[in-house]
This record gives sequence, C-alpha cells and structure tokens, in this order.
Amino acid sequence: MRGKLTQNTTTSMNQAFTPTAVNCDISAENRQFYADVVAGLQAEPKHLNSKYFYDANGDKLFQELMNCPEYYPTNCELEIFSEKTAEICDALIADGDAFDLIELGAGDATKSSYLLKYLLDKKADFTYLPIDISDNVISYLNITLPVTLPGLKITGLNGEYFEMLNKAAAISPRRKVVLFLGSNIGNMPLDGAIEFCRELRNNLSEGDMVLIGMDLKKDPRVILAAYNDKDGITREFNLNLLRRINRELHANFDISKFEHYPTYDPETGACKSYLISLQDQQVSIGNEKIDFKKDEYIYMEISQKFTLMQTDQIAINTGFQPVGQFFDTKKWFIDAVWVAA
Ligand code: AVJ
Repeated sequence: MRGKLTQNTTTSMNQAFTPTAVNCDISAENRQFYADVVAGLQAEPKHLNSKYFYDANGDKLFQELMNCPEYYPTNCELEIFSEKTAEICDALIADGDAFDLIELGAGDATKSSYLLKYLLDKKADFTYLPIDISDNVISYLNITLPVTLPGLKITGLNGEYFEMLNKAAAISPRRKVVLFLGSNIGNMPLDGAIEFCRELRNNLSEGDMVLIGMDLKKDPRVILAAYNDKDGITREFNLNLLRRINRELHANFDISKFEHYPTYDPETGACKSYLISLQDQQVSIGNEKIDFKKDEYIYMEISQKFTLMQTDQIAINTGFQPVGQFFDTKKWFIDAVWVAA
C-alpha cells in the first residue's frame, strides 16, 4: 500500500518548487513568522523553528517522506493502528460516555482514520476535532473526511495547539481524548517535551485521556538513515523552509549555498538536523541583513527518541497515569495511553 518513491512522484515534488509571484508586503498572518525567523537568525547559534516546515510544499514533502523506505516511524505507527484498532479504541471509549476526540497535528489523518472508522462502526458518541498549524491541512480534512467517513462529526481547528485546545474546551464540556501521534512530541527537546505535557495536563480534567505516539531508541544507523534518506526528501524538506522564507518574507537565500546535515546521538536520543552554509555569505530578509560564515550552521529540527522507561516517567512526572502500551512487531515505536490523574 505504501509504495516506494517513483520517478513520477519526484517530478511532481519538483514542480512544487516553481517560484510563485512575490508580493510586496508581509501579510498580517506572516508577522509572527517574520519576527521568529529574524530573531532566530540573529541569535547565536542560528536556528529556525521546525513548525514552519509545513507550508503546502512542506506538507507535500512530508507526505513523500512518509512513503520513503527509510522513514520508518509512520509505517510502525500505521502497523499499530491497523493491527490494534479495537484494543486502542476500547481503551479510549472507557465507560462509553460521549467524548471529544482531539488530534494535535492531525496531518492527513491516515492513522487516526482507523480509529474514526472503528468508532463510527461501534456507534460511539464522539466529535473529531483535528488541530493543525497548516490551514491547508485543516481545510483538506474538513472537506474530505465527511465524504470518506460518512456520519463523522468533525470540526477542524487551524492554529497553535493550546490556543485551539482551549477553543475545543469552550465548544463542549465533554470528556476529552487527545491524540498526539507520529512522535510529534519529539520535535521538542526533552525538557520542553516535559513542559509541554504539563501544560497539556493543565488544559485537561481528571479522567481525560491522551494517546501519544513516541519513537523509541533503536539501532542508531536505522534512525540516522530515516533522517538522511537516499532520495534526498529530508534534505528538500529542510531546504524548503528557506524557499518559504524567500517567498513569504522577501528574502534572497541561495538554496544551492546551504547543505542538509543530519545527526543522531545514541546517548541522548537526540536526532538533530542542520543546514550548513557552504560559504561566507549575506542574506537579506525584508530590511534585515544576516551574515553567514562558511560552515556556520542553522539548527533546524530535533526529533527526540525515547527509552520505554522515559515514556512512563514523562507521564508520571506531568500528572498522568500510563495505563496502556501498544507496539509494532519490531518494538520501534510506542503508542501509549495516559489518563489525567
Ligand atoms: C512529523 C515531527 C514527527 O521528526 O520525525 C521527518 C518530521 N523531520 N523527517 C519527525 C520529520 C524530518 C517528523 N515529525
């Protein structure tokens, strides 16, 4: 079902990079983006926030990435969701009361669709509230899911996780079940992830639940390969943020003067990616000028990997009780069920 990359998909990927017309002012919704980018590139060391990867091109590249053989996390979690659908749903249904099923960073909702279909078949009383930073993703889900899953009640929310979680709580007082899949939690450094889970707990009530997907430590070569795929999708995925900055923030990055550099540290479980400047250069972004030294890096993304013990510890330390664990056959990935204590 999840085919390898073909020449065809590579071609359509490249077409996505055709530059689009630049208009002269930074739009209101891009002001924060501009402020974050300039602050990040004026900082020492330089960094960009990986949440900005996901414009329409970035969404498409991430889709391509999920289909490439080296990127195992999606396949592992899909295996869990397709093989353990009933067990997972039974854990989430609990006493059979009505609930809101909220998904943080829903993406294309392929994985959650297994649960949605099963819950609909079981006539469970629930509303699906996908939250995503990409407006592109949310309008897609709002349009397609009611067609592929007749009877589904869906309210897509476009924005930041906690703002939208608050909005979801304002919409209904029902029990909350939060899906946080794909090891998206790994996009925060460990202390940030703990902080995040604490804040998540503070936004929930006792008895609410979380189903959280976390990528586990494994053969370091397997992990590094997943972030250094042979077809260069991950490389394009990182460079795409520079293209997005060029287009939306009136910048002039020369993409050919930056190279993707992925790392994995088996000791800490931190998998990080950088863009390295291939020469001394200056880039302008709006009115700002940013100097790069040859070999200087921009820190782009962390994808933290966890030990099984860490997954329980994070739950316990942040006000949750771990009550269920689901694994793929290789035990490379976990979907854990936590109850707000
Ligand atoms: C969507 C954040 C889980 O970190 O593995 C994939 C994004 N970055 N390849 C990850 C990503 C490079 C992905 N997450």
